[in-house]
Amino acid sequence: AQQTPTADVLVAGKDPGLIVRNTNPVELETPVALLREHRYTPKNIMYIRNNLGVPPGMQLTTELPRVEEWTVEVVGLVDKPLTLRLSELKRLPATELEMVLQCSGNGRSFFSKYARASGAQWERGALANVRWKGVKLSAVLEGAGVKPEALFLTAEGADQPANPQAPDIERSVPLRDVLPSALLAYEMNGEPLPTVHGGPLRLILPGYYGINNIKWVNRLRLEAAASTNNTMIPRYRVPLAPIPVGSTFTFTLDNSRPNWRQNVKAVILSPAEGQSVSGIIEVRGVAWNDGSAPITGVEVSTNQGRSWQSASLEKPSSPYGWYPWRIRVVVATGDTEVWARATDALGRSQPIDGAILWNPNGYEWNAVDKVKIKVG
Ligand code: MSS
Repeated sequence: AQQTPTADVLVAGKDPGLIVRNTNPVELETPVALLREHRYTPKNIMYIRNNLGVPPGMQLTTELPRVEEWTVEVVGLVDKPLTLRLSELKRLPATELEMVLQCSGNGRSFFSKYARASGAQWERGALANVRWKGVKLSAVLEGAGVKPEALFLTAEGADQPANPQAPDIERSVPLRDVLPSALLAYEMNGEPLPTVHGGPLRLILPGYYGINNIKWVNRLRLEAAASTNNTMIPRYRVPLAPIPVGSTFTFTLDNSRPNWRQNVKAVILSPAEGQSVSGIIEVRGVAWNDGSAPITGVEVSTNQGRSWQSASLEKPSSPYGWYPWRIRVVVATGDTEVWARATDALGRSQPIDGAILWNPNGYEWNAVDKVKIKVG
């Protein structure tokens, strides 16, 4: 049997400790033991989800791509279509913000308790918290003069198609909802944006699931309707109402919605699944939502949800960053579980049983996080 290459071999500059979920296209997960070490996730351990390959001529690396110039077009329902050079964008006023980037499929493997959902079997670590710097999309669009009929923004990426027939990656989002915070980003964590994370230019939509944050963005379309490209339907959508576990589902525009705004969620980063601990432990993790309301609490249970204790929370520097939390708890000897759930100011929280979230592609998992540990 052929051995799976390690993450550092697949992508230059990545930590060999990343979990390889897929080699082509590359999908790498960050283990919780690495994730918990940093307030802002460094590029060498940040997860990767690619649907296709990096754009023609680029390398799978955390270095900056060697491209002479990058341009992004603004077309569609605008008074004046634009072609903007990256060098021009960099001369406009810049904004920097902290934001959780999470794959819509993060936590997918937890659905398998009910029925396996298809796709990379991510656990907790298709997740990062990074600082993005770039120009506000609203400032760029002002120059183009967006017509009132433009309700959707569709972003195209310059990905290498898997085969010439395959549709390109493109993703639509509701324009008015994203406009206040959207960025065209050219820096991550204070450095030029790494190639594998979308450098030299990426659309950043704070609060939205990973897929909407189009890497290597080279065209923005302002249109009256959302794209019906396969990245919009049937992929990256969830049913509007719960469906039976394990059932098949035919996605239509009416019975489903795209993975847009992120669900409220807490994950436990310590202890790790299967870890052996002694009677009193510190439980640590992070919590976040779509940024539309603050996280108000994270609660932890060591008795299968019979009682909950409040963890202490740290605030992020933007509504879209993660809230680190921690609490010391006493755990009963033997095989036991630690649970965690977050609540936000809109009263949104996490279901105890993930069955009601079940969907064929395993998107938007946000059931109460449950970690099995051994207490000696
Ligand atoms: N972009 C592009 N251009 N392409 C691709 O493939 N993917 C998605 C995003 N963007 C893509 C893009 C996804 S899907 C995700 S998650 C993200 O990205 C990731 O990122 P990183 O940087 O980490 O790799 Mo799921 O929802």
